[in-house]
Amino acid sequence: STRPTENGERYELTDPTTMPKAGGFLWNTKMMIQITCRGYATASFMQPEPAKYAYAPTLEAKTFMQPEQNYYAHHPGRFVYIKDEETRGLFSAPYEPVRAELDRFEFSVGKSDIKWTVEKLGVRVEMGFSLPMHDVAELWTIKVTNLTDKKRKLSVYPYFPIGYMSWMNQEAEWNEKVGGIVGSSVTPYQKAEDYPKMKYLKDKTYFLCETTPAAWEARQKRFEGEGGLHNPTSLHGEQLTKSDARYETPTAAVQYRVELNSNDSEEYRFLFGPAYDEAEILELREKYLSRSAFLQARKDYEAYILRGSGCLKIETPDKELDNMINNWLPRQLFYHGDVNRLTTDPQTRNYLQDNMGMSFLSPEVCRKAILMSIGQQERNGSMPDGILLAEGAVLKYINQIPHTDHCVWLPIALEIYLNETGDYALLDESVTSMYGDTYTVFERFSRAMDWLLSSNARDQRGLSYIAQGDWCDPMNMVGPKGVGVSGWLTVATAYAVNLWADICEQTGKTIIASNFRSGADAVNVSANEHLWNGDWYARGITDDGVTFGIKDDIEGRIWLNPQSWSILGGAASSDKIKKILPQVDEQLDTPYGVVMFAPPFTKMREDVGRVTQKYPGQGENGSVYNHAVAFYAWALYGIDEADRAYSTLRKMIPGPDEEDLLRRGQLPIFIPNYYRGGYGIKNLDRTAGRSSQLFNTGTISWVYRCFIEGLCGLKGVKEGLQIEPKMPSAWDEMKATRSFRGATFEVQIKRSNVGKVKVILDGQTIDGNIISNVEIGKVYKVEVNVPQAKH
Ligand code: CEZ
Repeated sequence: STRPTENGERYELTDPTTMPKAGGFLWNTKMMIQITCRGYATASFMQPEPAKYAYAPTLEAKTFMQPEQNYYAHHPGRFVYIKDEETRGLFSAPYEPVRAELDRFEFSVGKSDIKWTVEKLGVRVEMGFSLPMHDVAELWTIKVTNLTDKKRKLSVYPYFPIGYMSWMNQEAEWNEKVGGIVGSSVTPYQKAEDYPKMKYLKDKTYFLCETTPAAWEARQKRFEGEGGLHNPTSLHGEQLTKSDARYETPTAAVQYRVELNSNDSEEYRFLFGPAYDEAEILELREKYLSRSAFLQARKDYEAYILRGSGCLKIETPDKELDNMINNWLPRQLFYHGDVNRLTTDPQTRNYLQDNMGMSFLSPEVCRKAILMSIGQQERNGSMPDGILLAEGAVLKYINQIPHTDHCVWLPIALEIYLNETGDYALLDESVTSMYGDTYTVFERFSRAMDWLLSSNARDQRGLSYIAQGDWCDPMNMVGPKGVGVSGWLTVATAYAVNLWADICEQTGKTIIASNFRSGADAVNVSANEHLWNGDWYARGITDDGVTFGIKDDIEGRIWLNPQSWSILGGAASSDKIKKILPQVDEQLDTPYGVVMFAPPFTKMREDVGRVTQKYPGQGENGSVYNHAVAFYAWALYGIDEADRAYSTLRKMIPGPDEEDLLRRGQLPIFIPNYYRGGYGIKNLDRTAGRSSQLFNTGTISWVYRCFIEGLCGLKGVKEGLQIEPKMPSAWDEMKATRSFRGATFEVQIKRSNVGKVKVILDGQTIDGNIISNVEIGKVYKVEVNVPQAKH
């Protein structure tokens, strides 16, 4: 019931019940909307903090999106009821709220629009929407067609619930001047000092109609009556009652009465979104609410989304993989890098990782993010928990909890940026921080690495303190006393410092490089002395000196991150790696991916923290947490484990077989932050593999990198493009087109009887495997021979 269409440009789902939470998302520079195949929607916009314009029917705590978000009949959504005036037959599109069995259902997710085709009672409803580039407005089209050979009398009722806007002040009415329903409210607040900010919030929600309807309801209760959403009482009458809402829950429902001859259609356009006042609403109407303005906005928005087309197109034996890499992954990456998950204070680690991936799309974005980050470096060289992006932004929520890993992400992001651009000049730039001190980029990075190696960050044993969390946010009770250490951060420190040493080396600073290298070596020695547990590395040592993530643990026995990063950072010798990999295969690998640790915790472990209280197999508590899985995949490419790397990455993509898709419950158009763990565990097995549906995740930059630099082996180095493909052993050939430093590389990769990779450029075998002196605008035709697979 799912399939790619239009060459993978779109993805379709043909029934609304088998994967009820499956949906798609659109965003622009100010907003995002996630919408399910059944029509439920979660939208947020920035002003500058995230806010809503369509609300739950009751007081809703502030959330952005939730994992496995639940939907209820009154959940915000975008719907249209169709009534046959002669037979009184009723259905709704896309599916909710009536849930009538449909004759045809097609939910089609595109990169810059989402649409449905629904048929019932001889009527076709086509509905769909797109966004403008910079305004908070949904541009909806609803088209109704008579499929029968007789004349039909229909009522068409678009229904865009507004919901419970505020307990302080809310109302809604038809506004003649703007030509639509307008809900008005006052966002609740309590502190007088907040008033100056609250005053300018966009507290109105508009639903504008290009064509004036015959009637409307602006009061939710009146719309539903006693019939409820499945069969609203107001639809029984000939005409809606033109109601208003006065401190009553607002809604937006309108009615068109239409007579359609056989095969005739009628098309309507609407705008839905938030605004500050009537003047702004009128402006939006003027700007967007016409056929031609819709087309123009659509074109502009498509052009915007195209900026996220990516730098890689592949043709491999795995068509579903090709579709994900060529069409969808760079789009998701662009979302992260362009709007920073629509927060004003992204976690430092998220900000750096989301932006490092932008090196593959628009490297200047990553450059700016690196400069922005180190412009907020603390005086002692450490990095803050979040990066402030907007004027007046403050560190909120999780950013008020001390995490110790933020410096680690600096050289990781920088390495990717330098690989892509060769822009080593960045290191000489001077940056004055928000605290007024001035250092070059090079110095700031050195100071960050010095901090990681210093006694501020490490105990006498040389292990890294965890405070109230590291990469694993909710691991908040390992080290609150300032004693507990993180096994992962220890080996990750070695990785970061080694990466930085490599960069120092590249710029000729060999003494500094070797000093950092010795620092990293010392960290690795400590890790091996205190954290190696016979067959794998422990996750940490608590405030009370208890080592965890070890054989004796019944829950949380083995964690993925310390294994991946000890491989990356050099702590793990090849002997140790030989022990680790089979343990990961055996204890962590599942058909839906590699879980972050196992077994999941079933009760609170007070010396580990909140992570153990999450539902077993959900979130960080032992799910297939794709971000952690991506680290592992990257580590595997580094040690030439092409088969394990491919299978690890492949499981991040739902499908292709039906059974897998149904289990995940998600379309293969994005990689979610997790799939549930618990595979093979009593009571958890049934839900194993289920997608969180959350498209916010640090996974994407890493996965994109894994495919570019790992699988295709098309990695930037200082001199040019290095070629070292790592195809899974089952493949004999593949093609890749890669843009790099302004040139295009058309690469054909084939197995052949060679001892090592052989690169043939324009018919000539080159020395080694680096194509140097890359010329802007040039198309390089490259044949690559790789050794036969060792089976
Ligand atoms: O948030 C992510 C963080 O944004 O969790 C990752 C972490 O590295 C990212 O920086 C792993 O812990 O309970 C919590 O607070 C969770 O930690 C979540 O907020 C988690 C969610 O998956 C966000 O989508």
